[in-house]
Amino acid sequence: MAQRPEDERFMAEAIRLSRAHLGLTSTNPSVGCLIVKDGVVIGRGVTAVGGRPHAEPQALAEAGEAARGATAYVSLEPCSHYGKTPPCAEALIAYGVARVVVSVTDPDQRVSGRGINMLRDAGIEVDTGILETEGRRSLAGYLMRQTRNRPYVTLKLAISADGMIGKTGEGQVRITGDAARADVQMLRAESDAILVGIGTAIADDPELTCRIPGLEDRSPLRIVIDEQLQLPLGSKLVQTARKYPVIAVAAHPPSFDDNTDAAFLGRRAALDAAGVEVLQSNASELGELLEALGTRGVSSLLVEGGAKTAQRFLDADLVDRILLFQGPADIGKGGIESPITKSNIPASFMHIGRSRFGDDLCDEYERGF
Ligand code: AOF
Ligand code: ZN
Repeated sequence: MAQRPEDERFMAEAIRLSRAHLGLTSTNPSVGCLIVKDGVVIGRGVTAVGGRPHAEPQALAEAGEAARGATAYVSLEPCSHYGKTPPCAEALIAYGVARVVVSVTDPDQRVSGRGINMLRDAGIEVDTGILETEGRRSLAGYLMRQTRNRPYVTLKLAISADGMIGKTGEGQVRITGDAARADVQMLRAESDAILVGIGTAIADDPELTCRIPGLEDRSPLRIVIDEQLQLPLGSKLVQTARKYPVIAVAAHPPSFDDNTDAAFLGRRAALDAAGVEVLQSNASELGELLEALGTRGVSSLLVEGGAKTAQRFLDADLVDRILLFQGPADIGKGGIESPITKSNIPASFMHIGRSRFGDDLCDEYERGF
């Protein structure tokens, strides 16, 4: 059957609901599900924190008997496999749902179309691809990790009106206002991990946590590219490492001679004792690092700078989305130039939206798949 006029509205709501647990469901996608009857929402579910239960059984339980003959809207194809929970397609069948509307089909090899077939075989009407672009955006981390075993990378930069990201020797410079900063805190909450280079870690002494009251626990895994392990033991990152995990990505020791090696090993032991995990990866190979992060379950990574790190990710073609915040003031003399401004966004990116936060603007660019 064809799509109905209300389908996009309810799917938009299911996708909005799914966003509530972004960054909280581990390797499982955060999926949203609505059960709708006679135009009224009678059940809603979002994949639980930690990844289980899935969205559908929760929405069905809320709807109860009334789910019979209703329509289910799901941002991802219902699963067909016996994993840690029974198949959601089976639950939809058991509750007697008449129609299932899906945004994105599931690339998980255990599912991949089987969920939809199970429903159809049971006589349920299924429509797919509703608001698929929006659905794919909400599942971007999951889809990237499933298909390429690496996290989806968002590069976030805040630039001044004259295209600078900071001022030499001045640590953190205020470029955007409170509303834009609050949005960045939310981005952190939605991300599995956040990454900066050692230059920024030293110059800015950032905390990289989510400080929205009540959402502190949604702080992402904090990663510093720190080839020679220069992260100061007194830095906020190290000082808070026992509460919110920190990984320092060091180079492999063979790149050092024997003397530096001993000093390096000393710094490694000190960081280790302070609760920082030292990951030795070939840091010049960012792809290798991202694969290691994918393997340990990181699906979304927010790169927050500085200029050198941003440039390295761009050069390696490992940026999937750019969020370019721009404040109204100039920095002028002594400014550190941003590797990217509105006028030199790589051609492979498409401008997909602009938001305003007080006096600041945020332009969003997405790389074509
Ligand atoms: C759904 N609804 O809300 C989610 C789904 O380890 P398991 O058993 O939980 O299975 C994980 C897989 O389940 C995951 O890779 C994806 O295919 C699907 N996630 N499916 O029907 C949900 N989160
Ligand atoms: Zn499921």
